Amino acid sequence: MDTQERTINTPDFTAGDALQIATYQVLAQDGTVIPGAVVPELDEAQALKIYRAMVFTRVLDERMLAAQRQGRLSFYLQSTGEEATTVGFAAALDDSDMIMAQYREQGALAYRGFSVEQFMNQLFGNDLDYGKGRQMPIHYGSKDLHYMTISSPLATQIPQATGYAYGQKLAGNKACTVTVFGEGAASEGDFHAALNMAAVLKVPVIFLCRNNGYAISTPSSEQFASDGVAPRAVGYGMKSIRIDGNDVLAVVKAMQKARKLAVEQNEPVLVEAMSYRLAAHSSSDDPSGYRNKAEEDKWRAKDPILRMKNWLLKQAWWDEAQEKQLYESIRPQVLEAMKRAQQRPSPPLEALITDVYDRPPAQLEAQLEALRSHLDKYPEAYPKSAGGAARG
Ligand SMILES: Cc1ncc(C[n+]2csc(CCOP(=O)(O)OP(=O)(O)O)c2C)c(N)n1
Repeated sequence: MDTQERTINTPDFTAGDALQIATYQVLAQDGTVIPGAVVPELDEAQALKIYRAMVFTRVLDERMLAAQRQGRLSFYLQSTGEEATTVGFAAALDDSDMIMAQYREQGALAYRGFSVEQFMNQLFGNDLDYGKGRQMPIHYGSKDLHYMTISSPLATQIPQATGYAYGQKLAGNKACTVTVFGEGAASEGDFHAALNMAAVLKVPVIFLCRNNGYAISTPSSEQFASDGVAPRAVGYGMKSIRIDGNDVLAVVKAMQKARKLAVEQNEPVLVEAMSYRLAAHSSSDDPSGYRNKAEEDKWRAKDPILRMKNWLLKQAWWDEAQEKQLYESIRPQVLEAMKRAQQRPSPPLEALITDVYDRPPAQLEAQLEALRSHLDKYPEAYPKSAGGAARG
């Protein structure tokens, strides 16, 4: 579309805040549906599948942070407070839709059926880890579950998603790609390149921004002057919606509609989910240096898991006995899987130099030999079982 031809004869500027986007919400915190709200169709089985994945993610995060504090694990990232977004978006997709996530979306993998063993094998980088121990913990990936392996450099997944979705369109697949990122990542150049390309080429991609208030220690008020991230899509000529990211029903409905636009009309869409990162940025961060308890408490009162539980109770699809049983079954599953993963051997040493070249070049072979002699010399410094921090 060319720029509009309408002309004016006075120099009127359009204000940066001319576009203020409202927030779509379905559920109040007590689990009641807001009168008149558009509710997604969700049957009992799917609603409970979503809820179980949300609870699983919360428990996994608690246990893994504790494991990091005990020195068993080198690093971990929690998604506490954002489970409605990270599970809800996956529930709106077809299993064959590609997910290109950032690093705080373990809920989507849990919903798709990544097992507790698979989580642990990656976290401990053992011989069963799909990444063969070459990545940091939390850099999951699963070809079977259409979940692209996480990259550490921020925002790289966003243009990759546009490219992947363009490929889906050219191949005539009735599928889309969803890329997830934080509002901090939306400040990277990659974000802008990805949106522009997607809008121009009309590709079936959904950009899901988790606006959780902070990029490590930088509050969103110091990241941008605009009304959040949602209006930027409009600037690129794309549809955009802002949703309450703690409201799982709003997430599911908005994502279902976005998927329809992407798959049926080849329209890229941006979804901005407003939420809050209740946990620290990562296991290496201490948020007490940059935010206060009152702010955290305000958001704790909007807990997305509690909101969904309240709704399930009102639906008579859930009760307190089932709740207790769910937590009691997940905790030992996580602990036992962790022990098993930790006891497994590390991946073979030569996996360090395979999978990139058809045949590893001579200098890599030489480095591998040097590493072998180093390990032969100091075997006590390198235990053979898996488990990042426990190594040294
Ligand atoms: C290119 C690049 N720059 C900086 C970093 C360091 N870094 C890792 S996470 C992060 C903040 C990300 O914030 P956001 O995208 O809002 O996600 P959130 O952690 O809030 O979920 C930064 C700056 C990085 N990994 N890559």
